[in-house]
Amino acid sequence: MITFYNHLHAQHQGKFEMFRGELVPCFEVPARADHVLAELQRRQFGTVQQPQAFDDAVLERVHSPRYLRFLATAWQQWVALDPANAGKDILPSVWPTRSFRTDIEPENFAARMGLYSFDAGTPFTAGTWVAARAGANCALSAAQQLVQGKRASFALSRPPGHHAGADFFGGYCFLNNAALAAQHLLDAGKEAGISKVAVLDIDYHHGNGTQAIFYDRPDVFFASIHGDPRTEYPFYLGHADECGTGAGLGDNLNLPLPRGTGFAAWSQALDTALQAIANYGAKALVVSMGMDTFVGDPIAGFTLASTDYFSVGQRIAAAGLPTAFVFEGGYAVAEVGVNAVNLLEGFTGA
Ligand code: SP5
Ligand code: ZN
Repeated sequence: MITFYNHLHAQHQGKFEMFRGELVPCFEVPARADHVLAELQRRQFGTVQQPQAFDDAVLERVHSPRYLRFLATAWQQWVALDPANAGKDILPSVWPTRSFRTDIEPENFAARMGLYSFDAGTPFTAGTWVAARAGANCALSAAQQLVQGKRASFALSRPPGHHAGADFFGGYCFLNNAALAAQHLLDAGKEAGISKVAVLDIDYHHGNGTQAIFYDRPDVFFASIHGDPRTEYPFYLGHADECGTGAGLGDNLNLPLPRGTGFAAWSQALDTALQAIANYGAKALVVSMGMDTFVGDPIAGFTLASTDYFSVGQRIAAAGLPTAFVFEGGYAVAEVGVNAVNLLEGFTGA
């Protein structure tokens, strides 16, 4: 299996996120990807390559042009406000909630920052755009492998992507890498017979961005296993009664589980999701591979053990679909490499 990795991920290095009234050090750190890379190399798991470059037009298949323009220029606008800003990350502080207008893009920078975000836990830094753009190339390259007939691929990208919607960032995510991969499979895989794609999201947190992007679409099935949004981030989406809408009705499956859920119940939900994906008739699979289901994760609440991830990989492999793995969350930094490679090894049967 080829892994796509780009060192530019490290350019995204947030300092602090808002938590219970104070700024705490970011959980989503460059070392996460470094540990996965080191473990891939230690176990000689496949090959690691630089991603191909993809045109910006590909991003517009998932994200709105004004959102992409904002991301690409936010840092220079921030520093233009005050040269001293170059030493500080950007965090939003005002949001257009119900009854406000979102069609008019404000001139004020803070107002635009809020228009395009949904939490105060996702700092935008000097290198965020460069890192996110390179990460999207990793996910698109992983999808391209499947278009070319490969069985599997891995996008070792950060920042993660599944909380990012068509025109908003949050949850440490800016570009929705999994959604870009799924869309590229459809756009480039037509001749290869890839007419329907499934996204399986196994991150602890509901993939609200991916769900929203494909909610009314019949060509992408979204299935997610996650902490119950009644108590768990991102709170405002991910309930079991969200089944899709319009032409996409029936093509969204949420399997929320209570905080504290262990592998026995979690793996049953995985089998349910994989059965639904089989029933849907997906021709290819994108896995939003969050590793924050691990018992030792500092911000999540499931209790999977490191060895459980072999079985997770085996079960996904048994679906028999061309599969692109896209790295998402997972904040037990010292263990994230072993856990991620266990899953990939379980898939390949190594
Ligand atoms: C991709 C991904 O996994 N995003 C998750 C974003 C979660 N952000 C909210 C984190 C809340 C932090 N809670 C800290 C608990 C410290 N004991
Ligand atoms: Zn997560």
